[in-house]
Amino acid sequence: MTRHILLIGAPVDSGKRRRGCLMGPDAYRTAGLRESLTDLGLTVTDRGNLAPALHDTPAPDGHLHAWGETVGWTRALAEAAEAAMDSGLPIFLGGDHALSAGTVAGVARHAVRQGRPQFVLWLDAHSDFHTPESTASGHLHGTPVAYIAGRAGFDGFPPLTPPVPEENICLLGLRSVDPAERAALQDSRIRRHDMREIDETGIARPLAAFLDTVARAGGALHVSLDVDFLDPSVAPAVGTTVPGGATVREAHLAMEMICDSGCLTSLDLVELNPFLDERGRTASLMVDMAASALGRRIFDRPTPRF
Ligand code: B3U
Ligand code: MN
Ligand code: MN
Repeated sequence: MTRHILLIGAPVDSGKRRRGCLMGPDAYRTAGLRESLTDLGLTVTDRGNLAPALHDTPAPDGHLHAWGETVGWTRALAEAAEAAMDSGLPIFLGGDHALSAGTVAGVARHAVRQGRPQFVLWLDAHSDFHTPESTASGHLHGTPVAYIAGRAGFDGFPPLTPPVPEENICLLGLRSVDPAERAALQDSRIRRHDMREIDETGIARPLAAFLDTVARAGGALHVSLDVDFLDPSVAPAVGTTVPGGATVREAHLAMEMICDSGCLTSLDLVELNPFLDERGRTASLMVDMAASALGRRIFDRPTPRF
């Protein structure tokens, strides 16, 4: 891994009503993200925090929370992400998961310019596959997968040209999927692996299959890591805890396999709410995850094959 790392703060807090994710970027800095990466021999530039673009787009429906602000963030993040891809491997420090609409839009535009297929690995308890029409909560952090896959209803959001093909999206860690999301996922070609499958086969098997597809296609791989992918007993600093999540060991293995694939081109760290943390333990664990994804290991060994 010889690429230069860019830290880009995205203090997005508009994707749901409970506040606090805006403190995420500084929590990662305080937990020593830059130092953990420089210890691996990587060069790191911290670009500071972004701000949303001007946002006056009216919401298509009154129950949608903070529509205009999220549109503004999506526009700003898409531009910043596309530009960052020319200078290194960006790590987007969230911020709630609404930010990934912007980061994926941006990196996908860059991949189109390079003539490379874009792949997305979504590590999350939730599928985030609501459309603005189907979401009951009105929380846009529950919608970015629908946006990046090109589902309708995202008025004012920047167009994805083209959307990420469904078969290039892999959801891993699922254990909270609403009925409308489930119906739409079952009608789609999105790859989806729930916790039952992880319990049955281990996490390595579905992940190795996806990474193999990305590598064979010479794809660019964006990984979006939601804190709630991890079990709340080890990662409590998140507003939407769901029991039965990935263990520290499963999550580290996932990160190490992602690193070994050589495919990783961009990374989101999302949904950390430092207001809910216990003495910084979730922020520190997420920093450890990023370090594993970028080359930290105990001993080198080949990644498992299935
Ligand atoms: N599916 C629910 C809950 C949710 C989605 N993403 C998060 N929570 N983090 C919703 O509100 O859309
Ligand atoms: Mn999420
Ligand atoms: Mn989630």
